[in-house]
Amino acid sequence: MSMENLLKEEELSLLRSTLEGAGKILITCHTNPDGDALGSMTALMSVLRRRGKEVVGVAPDRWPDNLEWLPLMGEVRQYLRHEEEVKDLVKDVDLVLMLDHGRLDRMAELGEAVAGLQVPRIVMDHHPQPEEGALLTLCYPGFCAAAEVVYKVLDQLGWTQDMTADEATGIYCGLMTDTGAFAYNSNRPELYRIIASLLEKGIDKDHIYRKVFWASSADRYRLLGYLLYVKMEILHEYHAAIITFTNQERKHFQLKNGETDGIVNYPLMIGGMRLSIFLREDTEKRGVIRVSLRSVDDVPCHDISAEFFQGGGHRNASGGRLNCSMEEAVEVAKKAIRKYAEILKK
Ligand SMILES: [Mn+2]
Repeated sequence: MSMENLLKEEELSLLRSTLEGAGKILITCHTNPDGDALGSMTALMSVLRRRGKEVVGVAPDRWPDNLEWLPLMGEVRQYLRHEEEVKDLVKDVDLVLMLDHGRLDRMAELGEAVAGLQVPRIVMDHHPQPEEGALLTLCYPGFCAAAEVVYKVLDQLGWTQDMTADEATGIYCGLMTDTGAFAYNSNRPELYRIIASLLEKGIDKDHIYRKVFWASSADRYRLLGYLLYVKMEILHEYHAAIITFTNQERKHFQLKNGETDGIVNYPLMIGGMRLSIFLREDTEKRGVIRVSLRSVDDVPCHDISAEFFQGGGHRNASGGRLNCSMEEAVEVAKKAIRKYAEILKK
């Protein structure tokens, strides 16, 4: 299927010659890797391996259990757990491909290791404001997922014709998870042309959906009920809601890693809601509150996050963190909501 070209001629030829010249390639993604980060990574690992490259995929830290089934996931390394082993494995790479992030600091400690390699980097991403310093920055904030960038790039290289069903599955997983199964950020017709070609490669989209979204434990559903009934504070006047979640509650509900993902979306299902803020205690570091924000339409999560939560992201989906107690974090969230009252009350 022919699609509109993404890369300029000179970008394409630089990309092609760099990939051809590299024998061993490291692919990285951002911390708290999600379905887009890991779906894009595993798909690209496979494509490049089939083209004779030695490829190492490394995630900075843990990923949720509901992504464990992705093809090639068994070969993705986790830097936090295997730092020395990974360092040894990547010391002789010729090239780094940064997926779903455009900044070294989005990889935490892995970013320092990558900077130390002193080899060219190519970014394939859809987050705003990638940093300078990469050989090639293929970053398109209008795209719904890094997986979309990867697919379009591969298509322009002429490498999608022989794409396997497993590779297409990784790409689809990225598109699906970053749009909440095509509930937001998914109005561009081109997206559905890509999906049509992935279906032609043999993906089972219904199966992928169930693997990712219908993989909860019973405990997770009980937790959801608890959080919505007991812990959700609705600020009706501002069309906003705050949910808090402590480590004590995590222990009580015996949650697995990643099982709080997506809970931030639920308040937006209440008619008229425009902003949802989820505050949870970090599982590793005391005194750190992790923040997730979701919004609809023109409510700018990324600005709110940058201003109040030391974070950023997309307009309708952002993250951040605070170094304080939960009580203080709630106060910061309310302050943020009041500051943005005008937009929220629309
Ligand atoms: Mn993404």
